[in-house]
Amino acid sequence: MLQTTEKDRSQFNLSAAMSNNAQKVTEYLADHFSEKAMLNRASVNTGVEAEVFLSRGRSLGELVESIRYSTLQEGGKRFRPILALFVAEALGVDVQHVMPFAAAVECVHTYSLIHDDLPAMDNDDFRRGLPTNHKKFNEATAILAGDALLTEAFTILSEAYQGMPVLAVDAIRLLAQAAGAYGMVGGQVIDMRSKKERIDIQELEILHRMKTGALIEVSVMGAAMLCRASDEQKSDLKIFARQLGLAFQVADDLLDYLPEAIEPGSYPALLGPEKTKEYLHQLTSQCLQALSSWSVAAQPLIEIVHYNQRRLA
Ligand code: GRG
Repeated sequence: MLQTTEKDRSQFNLSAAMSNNAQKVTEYLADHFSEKAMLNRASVNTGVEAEVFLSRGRSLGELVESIRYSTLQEGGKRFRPILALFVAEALGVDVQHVMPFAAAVECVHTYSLIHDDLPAMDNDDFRRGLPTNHKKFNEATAILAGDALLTEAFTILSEAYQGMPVLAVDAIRLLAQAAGAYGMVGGQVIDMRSKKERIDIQELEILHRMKTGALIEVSVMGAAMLCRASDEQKSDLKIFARQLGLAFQVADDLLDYLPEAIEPGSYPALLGPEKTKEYLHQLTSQCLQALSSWSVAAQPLIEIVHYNQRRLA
């Protein structure tokens, strides 16, 4: 494989590539979660005409609105689905092939943010500059919108890949594992404990590999599986994704760092800000190293690593 050159790098416009792919993901989600499509699905599932849900089932209307509110609002970076699409590009596969997977990951991510903001968890009033889902609607609706988004992710996968059953089952398994007790949910449990009792650096790393890293890792590895990457390609991508998942969280911790109110259970709290920056550099280099022998097609993946580091600038 060819190495990317400085010229390739300077000619590549990451922000255009990211917004182009983010737009494609948003279009897919806007279509999937259009009011009409959602009421039609309710109608097919129940055998009741779609209009009835509008005239008599106002509560369903509220659920539909709540799901649309968090899925389609501006301000989300679409980082995970963009990563999945970049993996397809790096492997020379049409991005549309991984689009349902990318959208399913974003549904799981959106559910996790809705639930994370609830009073029982982080108790946040604002996200992406807007009222959190439970503030805009109510707690019960926010919990149910999150539940619906989590389950919808698996409906999307099973429908989109039903003609390729082995790929479908693998995609469902990988996403379920990343989202569940041994992935994001488990990480959230450790995170909640870290707010009450001190955890050490090893446990912090486990926390972040599970809470934030698992979904980032599966965005890459699920796309690699769907694109039938070779074992060698998967092994490079695995190192890339694992270190990027952690690097994303370390950058996030640095972005949230306030010397007067240091978050317990964060890298700056345990390592101090300077050592945390060094750690981010180290993780960034490991990501870049993992793809150092890939062709120019992997450039978007390389650039997104630099982008993660630049978020601090
Ligand atoms: C409730 C099961 C459950 C899990 C919640 C993702 C998560 C776990 C909590 C979010 C809290 C948080 C700030 C985590 C740090 C890193 C992170 C995941 C940030 C949010 O992701 P972005 O920056 O969000 O990709 P946008 O808004 O761009 O989609």
